[in-house]
Amino acid sequence: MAMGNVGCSGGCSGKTDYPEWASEELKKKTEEHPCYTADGHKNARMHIPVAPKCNIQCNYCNRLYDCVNESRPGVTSGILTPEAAAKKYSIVKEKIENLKVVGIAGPGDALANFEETKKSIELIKEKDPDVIICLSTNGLMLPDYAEEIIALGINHVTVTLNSIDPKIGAKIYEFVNYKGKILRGEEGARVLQENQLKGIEYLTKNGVLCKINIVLVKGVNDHHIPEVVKKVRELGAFMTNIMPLIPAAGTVFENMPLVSKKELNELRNKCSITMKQMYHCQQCRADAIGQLTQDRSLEFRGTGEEKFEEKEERDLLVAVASKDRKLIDQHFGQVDRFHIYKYSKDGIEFMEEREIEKYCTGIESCDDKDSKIEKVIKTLGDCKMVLSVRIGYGPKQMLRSNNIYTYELYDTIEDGINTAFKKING
Ligand code: CLF
Ligand code: SF4
Repeated sequence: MAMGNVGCSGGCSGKTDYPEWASEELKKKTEEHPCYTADGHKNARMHIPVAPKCNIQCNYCNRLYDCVNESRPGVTSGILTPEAAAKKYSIVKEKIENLKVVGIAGPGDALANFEETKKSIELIKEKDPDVIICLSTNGLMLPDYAEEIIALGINHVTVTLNSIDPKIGAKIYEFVNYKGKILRGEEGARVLQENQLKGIEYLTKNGVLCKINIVLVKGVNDHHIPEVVKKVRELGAFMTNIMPLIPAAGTVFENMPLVSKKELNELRNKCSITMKQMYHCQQCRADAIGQLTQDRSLEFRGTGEEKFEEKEERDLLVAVASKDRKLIDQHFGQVDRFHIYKYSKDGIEFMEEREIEKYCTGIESCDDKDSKIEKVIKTLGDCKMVLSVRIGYGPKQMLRSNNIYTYELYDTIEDGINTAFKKING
């Protein structure tokens, strides 16, 4: 049964049919959801930042910050354990009466941290069985977890889907880490896209209202977006949310053109003929709390014992390729010991040396490269960044897929570390 338009003066418009299978209870819940419907705008949502890891690398994402698929670049959220998230929920619920939704939107990907995601939902539902749980994901692991998502009683899932053409997807994703295998180019984009589409179809056939976020990258997927909208409509998605790319410093897309509000809304209007559009997305942070237009997260900061050590600038470890601990003057492949520094708002402090077998010791040992880079990653696993004069494409990608940034420069160590962080932080 098709429902009429959900008249939305606050920013949703277009064709807004509920699917035939939608129960009255689901419709009632959806009318309370601030992102899905106009009536819901008055209500608050709380994001719990329990998902730090990600399994893909979008070319617009600087992983020092929150997932850009639902957040503004340059926003950093602390991480909560599931227990701390549940505790914080009780505190927030007591103070914000109209809190209706708990969302998991990063700071990485909800499904790349499924254990934490699941545990958090279970704990919060024990406290408040009526709360609407809302998940946001890049969709890579949807085929694996869709059943469990349904079993957890989740009715609202957002999937970010930027392309249904691997050629276009290859321009948007640097790599896809699919169950430990790094896939690049069209191969990676194809696996991601297939899993996203399969996952959306499964969810919509099993009682989940799917919202699709699409990041508009001018000159890359702008002309392709109506096709994406059409496809997800066919698969039963409920609405799309076309979001503008905000070019973040330190990313492949840092110099991409901005999209004007006019261009964005023209595209949304065009797509609203196909399906319901969201016009009021705030690109919130992964620990946002409150109504969409009135973030109250600062008020509750610390009440859930957030851990910032991995995400904040302070206490970040940097590995430096240096012969004499004065200059950054070595090629990554020639290093047999890295110098580890702590970068914090109080300054730069030398911590220790870490020995490593040289990554590149000549042609005879080249076959062994994979296991060597793995050793390097193990040794530098807690570092946020590696600084060297040069680094090859392969090791650079491997480090990046393990959330370790690389930066190439020749400079004094102190100036080099400051330059690299300035560049990445924008
Ligand atoms: Fe959060 Fe996202 Fe759920 Fe909303 S946000 S997980 S669907 S409860 Fe909403 Fe924020 Fe836009 Fe997201 S305004 S970024 S669309
Ligand atoms: Fe960043 Fe993309 Fe992962 Fe989100 S899904 S955290 S934008 S890489």
